[in-house]
Amino acid sequence: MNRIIGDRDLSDTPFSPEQAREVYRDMVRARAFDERALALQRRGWMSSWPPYRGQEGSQVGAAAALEDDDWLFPTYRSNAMQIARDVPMSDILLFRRGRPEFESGHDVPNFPQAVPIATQIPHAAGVGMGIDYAQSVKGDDGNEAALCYFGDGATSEGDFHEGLNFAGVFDSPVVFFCENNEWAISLPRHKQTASDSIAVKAQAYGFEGVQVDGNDPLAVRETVAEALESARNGDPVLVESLTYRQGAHTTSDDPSQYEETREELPEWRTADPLERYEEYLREQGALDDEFVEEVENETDAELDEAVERAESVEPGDPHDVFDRVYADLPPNLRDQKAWLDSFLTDHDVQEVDD
Ligand SMILES: Cc1ncc(C[n+]2csc(CCOP(=O)(O)OP(=O)(O)O)c2C)c(N)n1
Repeated sequence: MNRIIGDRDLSDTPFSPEQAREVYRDMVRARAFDERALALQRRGWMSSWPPYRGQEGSQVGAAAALEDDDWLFPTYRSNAMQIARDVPMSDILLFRRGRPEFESGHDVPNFPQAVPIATQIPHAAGVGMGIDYAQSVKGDDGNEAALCYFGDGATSEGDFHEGLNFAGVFDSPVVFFCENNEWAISLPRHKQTASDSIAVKAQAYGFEGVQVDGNDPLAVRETVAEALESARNGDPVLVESLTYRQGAHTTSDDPSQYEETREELPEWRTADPLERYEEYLREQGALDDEFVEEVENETDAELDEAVERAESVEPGDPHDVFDRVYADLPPNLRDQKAWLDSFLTDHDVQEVDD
């Protein structure tokens, strides 16, 4: 288990105080964005929000290890990674509001976020195979790799097996980044798999699996950077980042219904990554009140601007969810569309928006 906080002085890590502060800045931005998005959802501003509170250390640490031209395969949960990669906050809000066509456009090499569980894993393996082909057969001189994000629940899907199997056989330059937040909705990790860990599953595919303290952003950054280096040399890696989902699965979920079954977890596992990291940086003399205040003020301004931009666009039409898949809707979806019509009429949706 790789860990820096509590085990090493900052001067014994590969990171300068400035790099460490930039990670802190992105964690503050990510935390504030999550809080604002949750509040907006509660006002009826968007239909649902999947909070990532507690997972910022893991996500920001992993994003910080990426080079600008590396590919990221995110999910609905990994918005802290997008923020750390400088995807505009307004783009994330517009996507959640059903208006992706109004996103500002950016050139960050991110795939669209996956909502079907694990489907992005074979995609990432395939992109990795494409990168390898371009380099070894066509002589492309790039050195990109792909980072594929997914949750512990995704490891029970067939796509997980297929993606890791292909990557192992074809030496695909991919890091599989499993963020183990303990829950797949209400299902705890010990009911997800009987394996000792998720990292150990990598053995079956012929490559390395490692565990890292996911509430320690510098340890995650170090681990993912090493894994990316290995992947660039044709050896994929499975990283299991152990963290904890502090909130609900989404705003449609009620965790009090299943919290009683919560396993006894060690303190480091449920610790708040932002508080813990701030304390560490202050102890190391790498952070002061002035910097914290500057980051908080800048983040407030960035958030206000993002919300203002997203609000300048009308929310998407709920009927859009029925478009773009079938030319002619099958009977079950026709029924659902009719149900939506009557629901919207009965509930006068305009009132919710006001
Ligand atoms: C293929 C598929 N099956 C089921 C679902 C419903 N579903 C949404 S989230 C979720 C749990 C996923 O848990 P995990 O992979 O641990 O990710 P987390 O939500 O914790 O980030 C499930 C089963 C889905 N979206 N896609």
